[in-house]
Amino acid sequence: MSEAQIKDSRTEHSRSLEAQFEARIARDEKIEPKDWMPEKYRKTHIRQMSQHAHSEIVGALPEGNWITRAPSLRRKVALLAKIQDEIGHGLYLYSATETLGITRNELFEQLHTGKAKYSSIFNYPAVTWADMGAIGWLVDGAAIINQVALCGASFGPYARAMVRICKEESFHQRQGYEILLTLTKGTQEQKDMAQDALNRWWWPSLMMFGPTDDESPNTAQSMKWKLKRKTNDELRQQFVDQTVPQAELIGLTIPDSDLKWNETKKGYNFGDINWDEFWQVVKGHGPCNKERMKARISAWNKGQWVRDAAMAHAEKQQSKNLNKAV
Ligand code: FAQ
Repeated sequence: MSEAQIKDSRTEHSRSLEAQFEARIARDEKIEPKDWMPEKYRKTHIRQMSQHAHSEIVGALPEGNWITRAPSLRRKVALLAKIQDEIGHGLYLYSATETLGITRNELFEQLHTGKAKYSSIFNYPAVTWADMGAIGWLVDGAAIINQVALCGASFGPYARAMVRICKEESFHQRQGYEILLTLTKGTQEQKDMAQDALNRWWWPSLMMFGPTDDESPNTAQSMKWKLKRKTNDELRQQFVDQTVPQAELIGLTIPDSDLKWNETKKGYNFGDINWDEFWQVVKGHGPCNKERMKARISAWNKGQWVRDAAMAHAEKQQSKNLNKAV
């Protein structure tokens, strides 16, 4: 066979693999780690899944600040359990991402050098106890809407991780809402604190869903590959429609003078999002970006001895097992 013929047959072979892959996606079959997949599919999953994992562990930082200041033992226990869940979500997601042929060390390197993003929302400060309520209600509420759609994602390990994660997130959402419900039934000062938290977290929560569809470079391809099952704007609309009645129920006001029910679309019209602020935060210039990264890098460095000890133990075990086998 000539060189040109070999090249042609390779191209033919990869076209046929690609066609089989597309057919599996069309049939809603799950793609598993050892299956053939286009390189771009692999890379875009590493990008989204690792950013999702980073968001879970960076997301524990604003809440972590409140463990020692929770107003009662019951609140402390619930907050601790929630934070522990978030870290666990990060770990499932890192493991799921590793099945795509990237190491945990590489993933952390990308986070620490700023190559990988994490959700913009976690660059805002949690300044009062009511913020624990707003994070659970709004941030976890937004995360659930996004993640329920991802339970139908085409990559098996991601979709399966999402099923469990969503169950846990619904407990988080309720614990946050209940914190705010309690505050709104309290003194005027407590009500004001709840409203102030909603005022500060509302718009950043809408930004969590990412840029509008016409400004989102990844959505079209990710929808074709069924990595995303709904677009950024569809999910954002769903979040607004679900959350407005919840705010009304506890007597809080959404800080948006343009918010209005639209009977034709059977959903709310809402005001303009400050996309300038969003991109500033994404680019590292939010109120807490530097603080968050400093905390993560410090935790990574301080944990080096644990990783070293675990590796030394694993090596010892392996050599013991080898000796037994001989
Ligand atoms: N923040 O083309 P698109 C949680 C980036 S978990 C920062 O639309 P895509 C649990 C985007 O990466 C919350 N960056 O991108 C919890 C892309 O840049 P790249 C996290 C953002 O991927 C609760 C560029 O902008 N959830 O909260 C953001 O198709 C409480 C263009 O955007 C997930 O990660 C943003 N908000 O859609 C934990 C869910 N939005 O990568 C603790 C999975 C966009 O090309 C406490 N991820 N960018 O350099 C997704 O669904 C998608 O990745 C989107 C973005 C929807 C976030």
